Amino acid sequence: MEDKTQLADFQAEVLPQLETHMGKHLATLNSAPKLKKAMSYSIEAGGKRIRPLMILLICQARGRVLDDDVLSVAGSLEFMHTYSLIHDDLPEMDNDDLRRGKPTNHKVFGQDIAVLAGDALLTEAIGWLAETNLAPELQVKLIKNLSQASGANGMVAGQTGDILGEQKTLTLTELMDVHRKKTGMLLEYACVAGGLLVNADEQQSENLRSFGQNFGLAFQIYDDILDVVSTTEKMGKKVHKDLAENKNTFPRLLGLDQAYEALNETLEQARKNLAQLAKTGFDVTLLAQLLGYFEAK
Ligand code: GRG
Repeated sequence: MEDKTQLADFQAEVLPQLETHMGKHLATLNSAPKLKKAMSYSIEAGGKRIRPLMILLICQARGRVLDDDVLSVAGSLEFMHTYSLIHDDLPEMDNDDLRRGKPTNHKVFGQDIAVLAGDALLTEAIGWLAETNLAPELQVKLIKNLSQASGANGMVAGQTGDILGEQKTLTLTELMDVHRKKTGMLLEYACVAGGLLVNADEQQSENLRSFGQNFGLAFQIYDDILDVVSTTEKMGKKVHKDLAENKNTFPRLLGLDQAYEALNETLEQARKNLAQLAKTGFDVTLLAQLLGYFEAK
């Protein structure tokens, strides 16, 4: 079992800073109060903040100060992720009533405002990067990478593949492709963005990207496993939904034992990425502790 003490201390120190930073950004928006309220509702509903945390951990691993610019890059990613959850929960998509332990955005604000709150968080996620004091070339790289990870070749492509795949049984290769895009690419972007912020060299960037890909795959396999073995109370969202809806998941395709095996193999690859990064001067202690997320729940 991974020792998570230092990671817990780090989270206790930096995540409140991230929350304040996101709240301040939302407060600057000059939009209709109902839209602002809907955006804030889903951001303030919480969530694990794993994606922004990865950016902050990579900066910490290289001793980069966690200044407002770093917090903006981290917050921008959480905005993008939160938009995807609001839209995913809509009746036309996954039709969920509960998210982050609270009623979903459309249940509180109506479908029209929920769509718009998602749209606004998505647009703000990109615009916020251009409002930082980071060098213009760095801003463009971040914007390009975030757009690619979330757009028509990234998360949206994955969500489309997921929806179109509902009518049939996907092969393992097809399922991996859907999940790499739907879930993996934002986690991969977190590592790419972290690498850009610490000015990683080519080899370090490659290892960070690979760590993000492995983390993303593990995240999806684990999410599928939890849908089978966890509870609504622990997850803050409905469980056993995949099974009931005959969804394409790793446990369905591989069986539960093999799904756990695939998870462990993927985590082993992620540990190898960290070992490589450690050789080039990264302090990977906390990043390694993050892998403790994948423990039995
Ligand atoms: C609507 C374009 C569009 C995309 C939606 C994110 C997503 C794509 C769908 C969510 C469906 C889902 C449950 C995917 C499994 C993995 C996942 C992304 C879980 C939610 O992320 P967490 O666990 O959530 O990081 P919190 O609430 O902790 O931020």
